[in-house]
Amino acid sequence: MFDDKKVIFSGMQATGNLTLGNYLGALKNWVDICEDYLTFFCVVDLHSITVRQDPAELRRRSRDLLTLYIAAGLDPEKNCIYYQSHVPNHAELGWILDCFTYVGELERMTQYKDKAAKHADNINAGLLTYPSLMAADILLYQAEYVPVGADQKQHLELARTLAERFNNVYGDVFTVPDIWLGKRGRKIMSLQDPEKKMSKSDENPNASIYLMDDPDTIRRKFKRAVTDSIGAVKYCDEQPGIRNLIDIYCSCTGKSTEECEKEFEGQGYGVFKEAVGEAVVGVLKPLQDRFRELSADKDYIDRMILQNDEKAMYYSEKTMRKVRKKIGFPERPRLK
Ligand code: AQP
Repeated sequence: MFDDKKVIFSGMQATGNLTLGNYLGALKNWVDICEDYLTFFCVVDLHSITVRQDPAELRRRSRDLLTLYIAAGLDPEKNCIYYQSHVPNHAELGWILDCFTYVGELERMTQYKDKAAKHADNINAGLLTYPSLMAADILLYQAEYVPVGADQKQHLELARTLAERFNNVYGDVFTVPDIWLGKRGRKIMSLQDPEKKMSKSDENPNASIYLMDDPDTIRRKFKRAVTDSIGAVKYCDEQPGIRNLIDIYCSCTGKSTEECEKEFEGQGYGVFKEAVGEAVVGVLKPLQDRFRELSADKDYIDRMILQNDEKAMYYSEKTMRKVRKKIGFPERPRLK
């Protein structure tokens, strides 16, 4: 809580082209709930370098991601939209929380195991300590709620544990955060393998809808989406491909599962897939147009970056002053 307002924090990595999973699982929810809170939405570029990045690409993608936050409907005058690397307090608190995190806790993290397997030639310490830095991101702003996809649940639980562990030693320093999961779209699955989540880094471009895919590409990818031979639009475990398409359709149209099942009763998968494609085009097209408009306005984006860097520094510094004092770091002398 800051200024009597509850706080929301969330972030994304600019590690690739954002997918429909990132949008429906996170970004769309941020826009839906931001109104009543003090909000911090970060481009988590420190997290991105746990996997090797091309510097020019990382810089371009980070700017695009920040612009996309705004294009999706987050007003940067009301929501603090900023780069993690512009606010050194993230790294400082990350280090401090590393000293309160057990290696065993980090080694148990599913994302660490997955990423270590995927990047066996670069299992760096940052990949392991990623969740303590993520906890720092959240605790720095005293966030009550963290709107993320279901894949981040384990990291959120660790952030809660670290907040409680720290508070047990030093008193009430951190707000213990809660995960905020949307009603739909918590875990959008790959269009080619519905047992796997849709991911930016999937090597098969047909597995993911990228937010910047043009309408024809979107329609084509849905046409090719893996389904089954049952032939009914039903939301059930036996039909993971169809279940995923129903989730996407309902997230984009606001319809319920029952309404969707009824709408496509007795119709083939072809008709249903086409409707899902159209629903997604309907959501992404305005976002793409706004993104292009905003990208052309360099001065506006630069101004918002400067303004929000200051805001993020201001609030994060409030927490850090308390943390440094509690831990016992020497006071910073103030010159008279
Ligand atoms: N498939 C998904 N369904 C719902 N939500 C998802 N998120 C990611 N994939 C899905 C949510 O998107 C936010 C941003 O996550 P991130 O940038 O930290 O990256 P990630 O979770 O690692 O996402 P990716 O797409 O899988 O990236 P790569 O391939 O780079 O690892 C988070 O809130 C996440 O829950």
